[in-house]
Amino acid sequence: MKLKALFLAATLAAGAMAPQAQAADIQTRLIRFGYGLNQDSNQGRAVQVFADEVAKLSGGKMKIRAIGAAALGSDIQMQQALIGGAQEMMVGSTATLVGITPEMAMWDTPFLFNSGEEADKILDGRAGQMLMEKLSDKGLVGLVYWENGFRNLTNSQKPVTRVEDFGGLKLRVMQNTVFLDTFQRLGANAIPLPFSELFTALETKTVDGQENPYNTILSSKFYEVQKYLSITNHVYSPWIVTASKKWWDGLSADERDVLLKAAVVSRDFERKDTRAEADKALAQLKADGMQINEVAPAEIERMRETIKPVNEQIKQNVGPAVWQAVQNQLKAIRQG
Ligand code: TK8
Repeated sequence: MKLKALFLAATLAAGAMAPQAQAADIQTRLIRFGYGLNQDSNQGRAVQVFADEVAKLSGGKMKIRAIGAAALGSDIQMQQALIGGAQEMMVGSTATLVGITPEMAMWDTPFLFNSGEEADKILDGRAGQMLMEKLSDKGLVGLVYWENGFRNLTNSQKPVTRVEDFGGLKLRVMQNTVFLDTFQRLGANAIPLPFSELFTALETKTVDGQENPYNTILSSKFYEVQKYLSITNHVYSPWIVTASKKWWDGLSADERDVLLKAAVVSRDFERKDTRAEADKALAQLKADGMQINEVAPAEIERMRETIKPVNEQIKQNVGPAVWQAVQNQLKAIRQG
């Protein structure tokens, strides 16, 4: 009796929450959404927000099945599953898309952005949208960019305080030629590996170090296998939420609308959450036993100079139009 009343109340509440969903052209759908980090990470939390929002906006008809910790495969494996139509959605680094869409290398430009807010404007603006649209020829649909964040260096050998310290370090890099080139120029022995293999590679000393934002160093427990954290902020990495185009093309306009709206809600949540966590992460990593060093501005400048030629490769990847659009927009933002 009591249960039945509860059920009725819940049904009414669901109906009241999304009246338009009742009339809209929305079917019952199970959507597999894969991601690489742990459930207890900024990525996992935002996927949950997306899932809740999709359920709310679709009156419970569209159900996101969130699958984290790379259980559906690495970024690159999931991208292929999306292209083939075997998986519906995912979130991963734009850097892992460069093999498919070379223009995405734009976001791998070292020291491109000065702040997360600057990145938001470019990514959500014309340039970001231009690059997202490039995905559709390749069987993918880009929905929104999330913040992965500014990347910093960790390793098990020594504090990195100057360019010379990269020498001899075996560093895992993301699987893309820009990252490979960047760290080779700095003198490291750069080894491309999927993120899903990274913890084990660090633990077994297959590699000495890696680079990722504070949030990831924390949520992936890299502090358990890495002693030194050197603050370089050498590049800002976006994540991008994508869908299988094969699948997307079969959705109704209302269903797409639900996904796009929920994606924007998840994006706004994710950026706030990530920044709040990043602000506290250094203290936490220190408490977890990491030795942290800042890199002096003059040394950062030397790193910047050393890897400047990488920009030429990026320009070739992205083409002069995109490159110039980003530079112009940045200039406009910086002039206020
Ligand atoms: C997670 C990766 C990760 C990225 C990396 O799947 O590979 O280092 O920073 O966030 O996309």
